[in-house]
Amino acid sequence: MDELHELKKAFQEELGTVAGLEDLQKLKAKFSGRKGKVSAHLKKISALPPEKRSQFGSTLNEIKKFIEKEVIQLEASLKAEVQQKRLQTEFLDISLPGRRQLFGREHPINQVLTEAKDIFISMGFDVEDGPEVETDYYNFEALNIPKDHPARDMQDTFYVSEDIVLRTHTSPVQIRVMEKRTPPLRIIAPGKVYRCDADISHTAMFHQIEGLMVDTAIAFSDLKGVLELFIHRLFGKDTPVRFRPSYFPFTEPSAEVDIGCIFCGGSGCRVCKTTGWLEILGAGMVNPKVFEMVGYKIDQYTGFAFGLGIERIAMLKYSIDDIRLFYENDCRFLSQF
Ligand code: 2NM
Repeated sequence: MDELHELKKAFQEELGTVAGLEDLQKLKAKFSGRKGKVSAHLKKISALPPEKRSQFGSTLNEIKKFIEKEVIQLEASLKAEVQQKRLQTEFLDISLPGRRQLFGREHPINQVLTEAKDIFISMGFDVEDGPEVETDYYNFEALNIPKDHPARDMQDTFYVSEDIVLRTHTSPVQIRVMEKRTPPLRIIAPGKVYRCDADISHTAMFHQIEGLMVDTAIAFSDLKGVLELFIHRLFGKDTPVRFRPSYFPFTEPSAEVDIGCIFCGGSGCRVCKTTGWLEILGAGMVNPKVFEMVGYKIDQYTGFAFGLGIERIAMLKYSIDDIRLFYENDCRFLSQF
């Protein structure tokens, strides 16, 4: 019986030193295995005097059950510990649904820019570009905008230095092309322009397309034909168009071009300020002073030019009431186009 007591004590002591599942397996084999200590004691029963066998046998059996119960309990708690560690270190849950891949797309301004460009390209216009940082000469002087003209106001123009500016329109591109080439000329100049202005309909940077056609007998009727066709392609062929007299230093005569309000159909609303018309373009016959500046003979050539703001067209096309939405990079907005 002392031996059995020792057996139980030895098991309890060794159980206290078990550090992991491997130790536990060894302990289990050592005590409960086929060649373990419990089995060894079981074999001794037949050598005992008959009257001692029963008590020895039942005590040994209790110890055997005790060992098995302790092993199972410790095994469960060690396994739980291992599982807990895995949950903490392997935080990848492969049962979670996948994250949807977001796809990029063309910015709405670039979409409208491309659409407008393609219409002019289909009419035979070449696409030209030039610097966004310009000289005072190309941005103003060559366009018949003298030093004291209000368009040069410090409030509108970003000055880099006394005679270097961020271009306020893409017209300087057309001047540079005219200096290099002789008519016939049929070009558009799309790109970024800069004006010191910021509210719900103005951003300091915006996009323009300007166009220019020069040849020996270009008339105002050619201007009307090209712009009407452009508008009908962009807004639909039933869109009403009207030309209103206006003034630009670089064109004479000049006009502003309106389309029938696409929101109220011309009956008058908040967007068209009850006029039934929306202004979308500026245009005119190139001022002879501009031709003189680039060395074109004014008795030989005539031409028309026009300019439009892409943001304004995109705002009308998609019913957007705040221009700043284009530049906040909010995917909830941008993914709608
Ligand atoms: C506009 C309106 C009218 C224009 C004129 C020229 C150039 F270079 F030929 F003189 N380029 N763009 C022009 C004419 C631009 O924007 C509202």
